[in-house]
Amino acid sequence: MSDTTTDAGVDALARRLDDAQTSRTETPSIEAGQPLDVDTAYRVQKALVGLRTGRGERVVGVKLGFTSKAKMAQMGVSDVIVGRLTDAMQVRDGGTTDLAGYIHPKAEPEVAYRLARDVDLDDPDEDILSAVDAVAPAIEIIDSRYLDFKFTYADVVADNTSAAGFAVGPWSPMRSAADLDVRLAVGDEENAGTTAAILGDPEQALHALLDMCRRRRIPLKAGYVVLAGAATAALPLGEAEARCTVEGLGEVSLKGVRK
Ligand code: 0L1
Ligand code: MG
Repeated sequence: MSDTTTDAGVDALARRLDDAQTSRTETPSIEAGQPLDVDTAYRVQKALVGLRTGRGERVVGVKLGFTSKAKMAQMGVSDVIVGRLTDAMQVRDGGTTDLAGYIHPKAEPEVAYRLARDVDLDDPDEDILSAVDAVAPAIEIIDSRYLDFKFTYADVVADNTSAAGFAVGPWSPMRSAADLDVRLAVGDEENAGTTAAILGDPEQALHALLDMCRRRRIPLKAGYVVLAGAATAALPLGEAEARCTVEGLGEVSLKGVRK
């Protein structure tokens, strides 16, 4: 058990999650063994991402999770979660990703936004929509470091919201992505939905992001990719192509391979 009242205890949990990721070995839920409050979980997440940047990775974006009513109800929560994306997680549109780098990856169909300028977290009048210059279809690869994808809200925050990979399709100038049909196909499996599953409208996700980033002091910088949340349930990613199509925005794909 780690003493999370100290930085050393927070660092120990970050190392445990980092080891799970780098060795591709699941770890039990932290909260199954000790209490973990959400404030501490965000400190663990920051330390965990710090281990990645310490190895040379760069933070290139942020992501939201729990943006659908179904997922919130399943977790018994009413708040979204925010995680960080690094350059090492990015997969080229149409490119491949080595499945050996994951534990039990799943693909989610998402809408991505691009920030054209820094967002001022301390300006009460900040308008995050005016900071966004482009929108695109995206695939997120989630890969919980926890055993069997079983975790509590605080657990998944600590685990950088299961962030593991992402691909972004062609950028279009910023416009509404409300009520667009979305399809995710992975091999023979397919899920269909609409962008309304993302907090009613993915633009609401941007407002929720600003609110969370203010509370958690997570910077929002020029050039960042923002993944707004999943439009359908995730599908397991195996040795197959994953393709996400968002009506009017186009499509994005990646392929899971064993090298
Ligand atoms: O929507 C998401 O990006 C999922 C966040 C984490 C929950 C999960 O791993 O299923
Ligand atoms: Mg997601």
